[in-house]
Parts: sequence; structure tokens; C-alpha cells
Amino acid sequence: MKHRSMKISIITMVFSILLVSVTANQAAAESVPEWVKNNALWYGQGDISETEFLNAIKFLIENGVIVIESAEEVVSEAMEAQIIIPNGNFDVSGSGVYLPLNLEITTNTKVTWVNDDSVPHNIQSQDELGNVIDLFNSPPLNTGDRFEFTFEEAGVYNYYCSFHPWRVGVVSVK
Ligand SMILES: [Cu+2]
Repeated sequence: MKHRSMKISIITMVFSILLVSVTANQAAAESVPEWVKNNALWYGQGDISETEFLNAIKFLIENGVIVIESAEEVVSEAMEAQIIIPNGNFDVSGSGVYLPLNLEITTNTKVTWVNDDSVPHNIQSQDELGNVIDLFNSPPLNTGDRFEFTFEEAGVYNYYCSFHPWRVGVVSVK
């Protein structure tokens, strides 16, 4: 009995990996060889050993049919942060700075700027000298509009609004 329940848990584990891989690598999944399918059947019937069955799974992994993503990657892909362009941001004499003014994030965080001001703004990435560079550059954002950019590399990223050049902000990526 003990042997049988262990066999079932291994089958469950393999099938859950296959469920992930079917969406991640559908083209390759279509190329699962017949002998691997037969091995799965024979293993279920108790005709072959666990070693033989696991060798078939190993073959799928080595040939890229099963793609295993680490949990860490999945978590980092889901990271998100927001920068609010607050009401009054346009006013040079006001204190309507970006919230936060210096956003600190880790790599692979998706940042969304939200225009909560009553007038349009844009987001233009700048080099350390204040020149606009082609990295993250939004169209004009009307009230309520959003702009997204995912920071994949560590560094300090400056930006400003070309309509209101006194409004500068920073995104620090670790
Ligand atoms: Cu602006």
C-alpha cells in the first residue's frame, strides 16, 4: 500500500509540472515522444520501475519539453509599484511632487504612473545630465491616464515632465 501511494504522489507531481509546461511550452509539448507516453502508461500499470519512469521525465526536462520556472522568478514578475502625479503637480510654486519622489524598487518591478492632476503631463526618462533618453517615454497623459514601465536592470533612473520641466523624479532599482 505504501508503495502504491508513493507512486500516486509521483504521478500527481509529474502531472502538475506538465500542466505548467503545457502553457509555457506548448509547441514542445506536442513533441512528447511515444515512448515517453508509453512509459507513463506502463508506470501507472506497474509494468516498469520508478527509475525508468523518472528517466523518461528527465528526458523531457533535458529536451526542453518541461520548463521548470523557479518560484522566485514568478514572485519577481508579479511585483508592482505606483507613482502618483498629484493634483497641483503642474504648479511650479506648489509642492505637488511625485508620490513618491524617489521610488525604491527591485528589478522586474512594473511601475505605473497615474495622473491625478487636472492637466496633462508626460513621463520622459533622462540621463544624469538631464537629456531625454529613449528608455521610458510616455505620450501626454490626461487626467486619470496611466503609463507603465518594467525596470529590468538595477540603476538610478531620472525622469521629468516636458510640459513642466521643474518636475523631476527618480526611480532607484536594486
Ligand atoms: Cu507635467
